[in-house]
Amino acid sequence: MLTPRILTTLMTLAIVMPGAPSVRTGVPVHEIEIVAKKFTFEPSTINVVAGEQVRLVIRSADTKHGFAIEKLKIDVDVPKDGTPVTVEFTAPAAGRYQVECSDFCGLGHRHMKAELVSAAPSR
Ligand SMILES: [Cu+2]
Repeated sequence: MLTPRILTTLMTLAIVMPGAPSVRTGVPVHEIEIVAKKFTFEPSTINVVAGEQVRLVIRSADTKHGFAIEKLKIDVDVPKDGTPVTVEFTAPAAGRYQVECSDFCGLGHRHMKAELVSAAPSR
């Protein structure tokens, strides 16, 4: 039995093709769609539960953006043409993790931020 703590320790990060099965087969995945556009991410708060397997499907509605969560070593390009980019990982320990655009997209770029909020699992 893997406790959330162990799952967090074993945190995996993978970039996979959209629609691909979980890296760890059989584990339910919490999939969340995110739209990047000048100069926001929608939703701007991404709610997950520590230890769960998360798949973010991110696409741009206008120009090229980046999607980065520095604390989780996630940084992907989000292409201009709207092609979705998928990031899969195990939700980290409870806390708040800043998300930011990592690819210069215009004058509002440095304000283009969101937040991943990881909640402690209820028992
Ligand atoms: Cu940007």
